[in-house]
Amino acid sequence: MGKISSLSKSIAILASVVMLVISSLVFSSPAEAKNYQVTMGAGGLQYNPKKVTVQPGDTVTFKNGMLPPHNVMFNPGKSPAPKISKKLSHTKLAMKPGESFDINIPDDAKPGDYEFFCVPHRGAGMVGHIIVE
Ligand SMILES: [Cu+2]
Repeated sequence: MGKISSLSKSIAILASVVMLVISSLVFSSPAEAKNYQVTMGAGGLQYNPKKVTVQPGDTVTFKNGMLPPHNVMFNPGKSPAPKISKKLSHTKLAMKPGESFDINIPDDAKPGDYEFFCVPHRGAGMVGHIIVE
């Protein structure tokens, strides 16, 4: 074993490590999941924005703004998939200022307009929409 062959061996190992890193960077992120933010209570008893357009796999973070408590209840009657509406709902009230929770859009979410509302403030018109594409 001369110096040259051990050098070429370590170059070969280095090259394969580099290739592995590059291929993991290229292939690990197909259709990157996005995160959207909705403020609960902004300029009154409303969601801001009132409408979010997402893809399956995305996440929507709902954060308390003004006038808590708030929550997110999906209306199965105004949904392309009532079962998914039920699953998406976050009925626990966010009480504290700045408190937040995430709602994950499942990979099998049927495309369409999912309407939701805030249980304490539905009568005040606190209604929003997630549009799944
Ligand atoms: Cu509310």
